[in-house]
Amino acid sequence: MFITFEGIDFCGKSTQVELLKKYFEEKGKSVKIIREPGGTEISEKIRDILLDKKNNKMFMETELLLFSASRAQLVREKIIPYLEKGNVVISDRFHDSSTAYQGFGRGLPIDSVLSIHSLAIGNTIPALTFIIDIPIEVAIKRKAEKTHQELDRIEVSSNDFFEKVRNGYLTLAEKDKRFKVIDGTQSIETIHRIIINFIEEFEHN
Ligand code: Z5A
Repeated sequence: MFITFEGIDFCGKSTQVELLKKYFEEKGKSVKIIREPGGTEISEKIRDILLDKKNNKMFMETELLLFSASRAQLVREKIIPYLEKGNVVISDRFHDSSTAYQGFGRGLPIDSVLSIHSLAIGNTIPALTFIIDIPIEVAIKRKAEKTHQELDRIEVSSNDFFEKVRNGYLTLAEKDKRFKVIDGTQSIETIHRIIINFIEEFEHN
């Protein structure tokens, strides 16, 4: 099973990815965790370019193609082989991040973004995608608590940008049953329980 997590920064995806990994492992399943952008030697190098604040002259088209290049490598080098060996693969972000951030957020034409996805990922589409949805104010509050860590090139974007990204995710969710939108302002345990319920429902259908 291939599962992805999406949402704006600080929504709590990474926290839920770890809890879900434990859940599957307790059931005796082998789980592989992937983080986007990154996850292979080549993809991690692309990640460094993408998140480096010095690269403030990057055009949005370049940004989209770099995220997609990183993903194309990850899909072929890791995700497909992992799935073929019967692992559960959980990815912290995947192609929907590019639709939300570069498409809805930056304003690139959605059709062009989707056609680049089709080249980059082919048929490797997640079975389930959890969108952990939080209002921008909650993200700002959590961001302020992260004062000990430097924010990356994308994290320093405007609130208006993140609002567009959030709305982009919600628009995507209306179009496909693969998406499960969860209120990310609930407690970590409640969100985890909701995710497990969706997984169990999916496995029984
Ligand atoms: N990006 C893009 O533009 N296009 C693409 O195609 C892709 C990515 C793939 C990647 O950065 C950046 O690239 C990202 C999108 C863009 N940019 N921004 N901005 P990253 O990988 O370094 O970071 P991230 O994916 O955005 O998120 P993160 O830092 O890993 O955070 P998170 O996964 O959303 O949340 P978290 O680490 O689980 O939790 C954040 C904090 O909230 C933490 O202190 C938790 O303890 C707390 N938390 C978590 N859950 C809760 C609940 N339920 N209540 C209260 N507090 C909570």
